[in-house]
Amino acid sequence: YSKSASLDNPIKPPVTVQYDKLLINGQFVEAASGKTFPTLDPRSGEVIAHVSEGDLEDVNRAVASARKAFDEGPWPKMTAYERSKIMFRFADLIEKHNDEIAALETWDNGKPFEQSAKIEVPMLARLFRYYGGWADKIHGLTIRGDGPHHVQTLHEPIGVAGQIIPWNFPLLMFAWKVGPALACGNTVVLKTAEQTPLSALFVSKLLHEAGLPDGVLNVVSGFGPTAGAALCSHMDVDKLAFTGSTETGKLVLELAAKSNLKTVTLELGGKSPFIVCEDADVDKAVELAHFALFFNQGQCCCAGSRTFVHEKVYDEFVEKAKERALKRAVGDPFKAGMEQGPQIDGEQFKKILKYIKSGVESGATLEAGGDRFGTKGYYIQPTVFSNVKDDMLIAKDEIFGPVQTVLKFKELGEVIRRANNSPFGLAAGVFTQNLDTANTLTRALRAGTVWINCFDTFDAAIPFGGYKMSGIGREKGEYSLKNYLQVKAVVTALKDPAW
Ligand code: TXE
Repeated sequence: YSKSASLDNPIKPPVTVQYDKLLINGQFVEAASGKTFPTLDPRSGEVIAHVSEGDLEDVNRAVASARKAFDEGPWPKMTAYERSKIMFRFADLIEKHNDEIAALETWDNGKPFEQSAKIEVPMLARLFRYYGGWADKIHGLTIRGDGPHHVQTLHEPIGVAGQIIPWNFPLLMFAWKVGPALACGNTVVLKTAEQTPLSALFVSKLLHEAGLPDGVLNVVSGFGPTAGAALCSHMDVDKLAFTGSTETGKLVLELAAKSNLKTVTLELGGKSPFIVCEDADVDKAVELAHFALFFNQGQCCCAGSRTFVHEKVYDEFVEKAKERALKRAVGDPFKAGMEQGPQIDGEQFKKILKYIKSGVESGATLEAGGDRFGTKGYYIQPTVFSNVKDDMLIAKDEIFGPVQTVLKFKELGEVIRRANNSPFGLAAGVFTQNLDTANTLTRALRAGTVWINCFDTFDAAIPFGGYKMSGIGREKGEYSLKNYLQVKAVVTALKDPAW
């Protein structure tokens, strides 16, 4: 880990916190209770800012404002072209403020600044252009009925969307949720994750600068069991979109069912296989598998967290995977060239270390890492386990950290069975040059995305979502519009049936 900087004196972020209140009806306001909560710098655990803490009463205010903006307009009543122009202007403003937004994101989340500035903020702009492009291309069908009727379908916005997002990609989750909702003419109440409230407040202000009418997007910072649950149970929320743990996803669905049966889309946890076949170029496979797991400090729902390697290349793979992990540049995310910053918070930090301990205790071979990195903040050493068996906890649970588990396989049928033997089904990676192997795996793997010789390709137009307990519905791409539209059939009797 020679490339790491001293972590004792975190680099001062080149940005200040401007927005720390709730955003309701176009205004930044204090929480009704007057309460605030601290958001912490994961590099040190120190307080960045005290942010207004929304709960039931604030959610009620936010929903009322979204309701009014939906029922009375102007949002759903504006022309789709007007709506798309606001979204495009927003994308321009994101680009203008690229580095400021990126710095805020890195400060609050701990991800490398280069990743925020070169990947995530540009993706935020890209996603809003993508969805802005859809706004005026949403339309229904005309249908020939059996009887003397003219039939058409109207694709209408659902209403008020409640959206709950996690902390691992705060800006991208903002875009995946808010983008399609607005494009389809819905209004929104967004609850950000308590670990990362800052970037959403900043960009929401820009969205208003771009011309978004008051009340169309409301942002409530706060905690899950209070603000989050209030949104899920609200009788005036028409639709919920949630990204987070499978456990909380079940709760969200339950609260929706117990209140007004609002429709729900869920994007939940995973334990995605990454399969390295016998014909693999081992160096390339190691690099891609490393990226698939370690990207974003391992905090990806689709992380390739079960690395299955064919026995013919297994030993070479393990040796090289270990070398690669030992070379990973861990350090202050504001320092140039860093590949890995700290984990999001103390809770995740402890959870990951617990899993590492469990890996050792269950008999897996610790090839690299295995402990915290440095003595300050929530950094963890890039960790690699070999000789991992399917029934070990580290091979079954979502660790959500920089811990690679390498498993050996002999035959294709065997690896298909083992890869599918999980309650999750979010994504899968396949590394092979053999077309037949790729085709067989693609069809056999029960996962919402299969990446062949690539991983984490997240273009705006590519749908994403889970099989099994990894979720319900798809985000991004044309498929995501369905989540925010409902279909009205309009049947008109014809006076002269002959025509
Ligand atoms: O998730 P939660 P946490 C996984 C990952 C991680 C674990 C726990 O394995 O280690 O989940 O993380 C809100 N009603 N993922 O505790 O609780 C909460 O405030 C309504 C995978 O952070 O699911 C936050 O905004 N909302 C994942 C959001 O849910 C509630 C990303 C996510 O928090 C709520 C994050 C409630 N009762 C974690 N309780 C992915 N799929 O990418 C909490 N929330």
